[in-house]
Amino acid sequence: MTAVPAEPGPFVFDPDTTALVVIDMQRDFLEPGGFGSALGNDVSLLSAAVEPLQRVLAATRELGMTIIHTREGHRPDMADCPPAKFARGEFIGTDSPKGRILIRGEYGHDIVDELAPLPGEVVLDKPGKGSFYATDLELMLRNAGVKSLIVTGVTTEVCVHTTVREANDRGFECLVLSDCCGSYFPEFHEVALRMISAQGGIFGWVGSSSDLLAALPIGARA
Ligand code: C5J
Repeated sequence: MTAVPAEPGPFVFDPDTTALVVIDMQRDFLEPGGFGSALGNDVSLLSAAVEPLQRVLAATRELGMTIIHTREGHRPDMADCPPAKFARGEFIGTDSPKGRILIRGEYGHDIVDELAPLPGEVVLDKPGKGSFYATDLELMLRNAGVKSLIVTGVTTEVCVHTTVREANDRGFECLVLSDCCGSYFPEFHEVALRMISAQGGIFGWVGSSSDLLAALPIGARA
């Protein structure tokens, strides 16, 4: 077992039964001209998560851990976009310099180059904020014998938080890496992380990528 210093206490897990989940590191959220900036956000606030996430991806790849990348978005005909969601995100499906916003198959919908998935890694398309809603994520995790999740990505208080809540209710233990997440609202990022580890870890644990990397048995396996 591996133990990582975290809040509210050490996160103890077996890398063989743990998956790294990288949530929505898509151009539409991280780069100018996509969904995030159409909503009036400063997308540069999310870029700090990229470098630490690259290091975590490299280590988890070396260990052969299960890696899941998610992408929020919709079918080109938008039949899976609830009218209530469209009404509050009217840019969905409209043209942008990176293609139709949050539409599968478009350039902006895909993951940023720095974190591009490798062959064999799961790329999970989801129509909602949570990664379990209307997807086969739970089935894949159960089939792979996964019990714990290391959760990263954007945005901390929206898709990361929703996914952690969904995972916690399903019995998965979640470690959220604070420096591998990001928000357009720094105060929401901070409070969202505190909400996860508060009350004895009501939704899970919060730690850092450096503490995770120090704890992982990298190099121990050939
Ligand atoms: C948002 C997400 N913020 N991936 N999506 O709308 O967090």
